[in-house]
This record gives sequence, C-alpha cells and structure tokens, in this order.
Amino acid sequence: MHGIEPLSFTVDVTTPGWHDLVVYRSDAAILFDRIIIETRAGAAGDGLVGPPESPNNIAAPQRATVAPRPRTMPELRRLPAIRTSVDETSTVQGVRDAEAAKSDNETAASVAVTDGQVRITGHRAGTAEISITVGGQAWVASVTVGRAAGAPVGAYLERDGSAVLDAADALEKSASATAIDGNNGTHGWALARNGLQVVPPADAGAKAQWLATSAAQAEALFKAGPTEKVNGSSAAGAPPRLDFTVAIQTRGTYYLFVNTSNPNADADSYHVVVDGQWRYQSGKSGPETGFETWYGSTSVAGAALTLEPGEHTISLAPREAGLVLNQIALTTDDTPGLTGFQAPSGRRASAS
Ligand SMILES: [Ca+2]
Repeated sequence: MHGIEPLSFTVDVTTPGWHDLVVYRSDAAILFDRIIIETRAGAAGDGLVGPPESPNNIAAPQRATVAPRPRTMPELRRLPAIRTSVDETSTVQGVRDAEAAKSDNETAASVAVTDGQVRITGHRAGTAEISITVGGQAWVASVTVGRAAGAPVGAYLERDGSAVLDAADALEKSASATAIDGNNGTHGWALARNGLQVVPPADAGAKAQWLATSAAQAEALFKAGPTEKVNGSSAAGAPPRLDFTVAIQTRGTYYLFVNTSNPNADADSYHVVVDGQWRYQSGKSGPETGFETWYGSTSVAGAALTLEPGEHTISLAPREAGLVLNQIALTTDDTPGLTGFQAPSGRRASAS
C-alpha cells in the first residue's frame, strides 16, 4: 500500500560517482514530497510513505538547489486543461496545423480537425482526454464537460412510469439536484468520466464504508459527527449524498436502477433514501470491471418504492467510497433491460 502516487521512470547511470538529478516543473501545481531512487527493483519497499531519507553530506536537509535551465527544453506535450459544456463547441487554443485528434470518451466530448484547427464538442457532463497529432508529435489535453448553460434546474418529470436522472446534474447544487460532501473533511464528490465518484476511492487495502442495515442505523449514520464511526463503519462521519427531486404523476411501485462504473468490489455499494427514509442498501456481488453498467437491487427488501403523485426526494449515499454513479432510473418496470445511457427526463424550469 502506498500513501503516495509514484511517478516512475528509469534513469540509466553508466558511470559511478556523483550525478545531478534535475526536475523541471511542467504542470503549475505539482508537488513533490520525495524522490526515491531504486538501484534494485522493490528496494523502496511498500511502506505508506516510503523509506526514510538517505544519509548525505552534500546539502542541508530541506534545501534544494535550483539548476539553470538546459539550452533546449523537451517539447511540452500537455496542453492546459479545457472546460466546455454540453452542446458547446470550442476551438483548442494554441494548436495549429493539427493532423489528427481523438477523444478517449466520445460520450462526453467529441473532437474534429478542420483546417488544422481542433474543435471540441461537449455532449454529456463528464471528462475526456483528447490526443492531438501535431507535426508527428502527440499532444494531450484533459477536457471537463459541464452542464449546458441555462438548462432547467427544477424537479425531474416522471412520464409513463419512468424518470431518468444524470448523476452529474447534482453539481448544479440546486434545490432539485445537489451533491453534498461527507462531513469528515475527507470524502466528497468529483466529476468522473460520465458521472460522479465518491473520492478518495476505497479498495481492499484501504476500506472506507458507511454501514447501515436498518432505518434506525441509517438515522444514526446520517447524523454522525465528523469523527464518529457508527454501526461499525470504517469511515467516519455522515456519508456524502446526492439528493434529487422527482415529480411523480403516476402513482405506482417504482424500482431504482443505477448505471455505475465502479473501480473495484470494495467501492461499489450505496444506500437508497426516499423522502428522508432509508429504504435499502444496494451491493453487487461479483467482480467490478469499470464498465458502465445498469444494476438494480430489485430483489432486496425495501426495493419496491410506492410513490404517490407529487414531489419526492430520492437520495443516494455511498456505502463504500469510490462508488461511481453515472445515471439513475426510477421505473415501474422491475426488469427494464436498460443498456447504455438513457435520454434524461424533462425538468421543470426552476425549483418549485
Ligand atoms: Ca462492495
């Protein structure tokens, strides 16, 4: 287990003796804690923060020297991050004579090259990485797609026994769709490829769970103080939460299906809360693949949600950190056979 994100690369050292290692900044906000040189694979070990600093008599501790820049800098291949929104097309600044461009997530953002210019079009709130070929060299830029400006922010309108909600809408933080971070100062929501993820994610080595198996336990969980671990939870505090308001027209028994793309089996389960009342927890058994896939815990007690006409608050909270929610469907069909992202429901123009 590492408490660090290693940026590993290989340096060939052909002669013994003193050597200078010079690190240049390319991204503005990068922060280096330490540099570990392994002369034998695995020598750094698997400790949380790596081995202690090596003894040395060259420089006072904590004092780095700034070297002069080399005469030629390697080509900077990462472009500044790009922000766009759904249905907006923008030109990538600073790139001319592009030969080709490709998006790794056409669902969120597509890319086209016209007369050497690169144009990006947003389709769905999410993130994508664009690679651009210029003069035979590869350039990359990360793209963040936000919701369309001026899109309606009122309650989601159920039609014909179905309502479809995009999880990322919750970033608008309106009365009808809002994302609330956990109160432990650590866990919150981040825009993911095609949805929202509870970060930082858990895995088998670092579990972060908020446990409740009854309404009474859930009440204690959602009232937990920032450092309290209730019901045997490994994560402290009240969990992060997404709240959505759905305007039901048709009285009926509804089932909740969620399109998720969870990173691992310890980051895939969630609690379902309707009108402030915990109903059930949903967990998949079986390996996680990261694929966007629909799932509904239709067989568990509490999964059948009887909803009267009127506005209802549907809340989802992680049982495990790392959960990725892309789209949520509320439907009277308990076997809707959903594949791919669905057309989102219409919404009232503003909160009522
Ligand atoms: Ca799990």
